[in-house]
Amino acid sequence: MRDLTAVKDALKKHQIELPSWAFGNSGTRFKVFGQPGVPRDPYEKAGDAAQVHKYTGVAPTMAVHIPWDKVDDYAALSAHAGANGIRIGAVNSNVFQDDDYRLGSVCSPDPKVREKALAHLLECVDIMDATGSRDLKLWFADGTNYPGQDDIVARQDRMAEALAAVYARLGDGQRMLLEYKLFEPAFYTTDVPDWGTALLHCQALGDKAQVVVDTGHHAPGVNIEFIVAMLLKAGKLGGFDFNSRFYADDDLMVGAADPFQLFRIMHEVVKAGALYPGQSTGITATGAGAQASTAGSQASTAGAQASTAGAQGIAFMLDQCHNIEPKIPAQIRSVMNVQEAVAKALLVDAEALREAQLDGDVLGANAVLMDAYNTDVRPLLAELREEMGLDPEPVKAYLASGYADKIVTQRVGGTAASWGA
Ligand code: RM4
Ligand code: MN
Repeated sequence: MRDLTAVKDALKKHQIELPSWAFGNSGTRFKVFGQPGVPRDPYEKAGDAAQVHKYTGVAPTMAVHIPWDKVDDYAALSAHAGANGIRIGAVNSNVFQDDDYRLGSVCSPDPKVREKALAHLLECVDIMDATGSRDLKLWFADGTNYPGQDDIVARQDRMAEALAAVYARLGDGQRMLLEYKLFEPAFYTTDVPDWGTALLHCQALGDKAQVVVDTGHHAPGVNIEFIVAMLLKAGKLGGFDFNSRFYADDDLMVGAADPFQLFRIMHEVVKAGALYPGQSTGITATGAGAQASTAGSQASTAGAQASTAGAQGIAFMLDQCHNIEPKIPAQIRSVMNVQEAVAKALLVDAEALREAQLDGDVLGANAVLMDAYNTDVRPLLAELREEMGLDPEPVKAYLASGYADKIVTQRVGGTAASWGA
């Protein structure tokens, strides 16, 4: 029997951040299918994000993307988010949509372009000051398309120079999260293609520089939980951009393509005590509760790592695009998918797993993990929501609320927000 109260307590503390861009129209390079009722500005996006929080109770922040979410008064945007019951989360920079960035942004061979890109990154830190955001998320489309096009090492030096300038500008309690991506839009080299490159840059910078793992940014078959474990061990995992992919960077709903992978990732996070600041790793069987907390505070090696990672706080963000499905319920579904993976990870019998591992019991150890994964946690999550004063069925409750009809009627005229607007 599991200590379900501890599991539910942990689930209540685990928060998921929503991307503002998920509420706008998006598509592929072939077509953007517009949807009625889509927000026309960041204020309306915050209104929609607040709906996701209203029905899930665990998504109290919305990341913004600059310049897509540019406003005259960021303090006013923050206040508006606050009035809707949420906060502004990470500030995402955008140095990939300007003609000047044809050869890259901070890695461009042209010093004027590098200067312009850096100015934008610094502006994003100004915005963080106004919104009270902790994290600056940096993703660079920089790279080259053809061998010989530019010098790989020189580009790394340019990257390091820009990152150092941004790092120096960070205030107390602010961090920069560096995101890597294998390829696209560059097709030969990408300047931050993998976790090794991101980690090297972050290590050279210091504690406020952390790596962000976007689950869609790897080659097929890459063992993402291994990367997560290594970054946690190094105290360098700053956050996730969750989404799923079948082929490339599909940005589908997290947990849609491979819920087992999501579980395996969250198992590493739970094991490291990094689910939320102060998470104890001692969730085990009832009856062994006292024992459990001792184990948790005494800190096995895993526990010790944990507190380091936990204290810094990992940003669990979604980075998705809902091209054909309605956006608000898709975000609600995504939050629920993450919660299901987290619940299953919390159900892993850590002691039984450790024993089986130390005994060399291959099948036994695997069975401990699979037992947790194969548990239907939906009743537990329904119970959790009722305890939180929420409807046990968030998507159904949202659909019944009439909000979707309301925004379709109200949001007439203007330009619907979309990827790039
Ligand atoms: C990029 C990257 C960034 C996100 C943009 C929209 O591929 O994943 O995190 O901000 O897309
Ligand atoms: Mn991302």
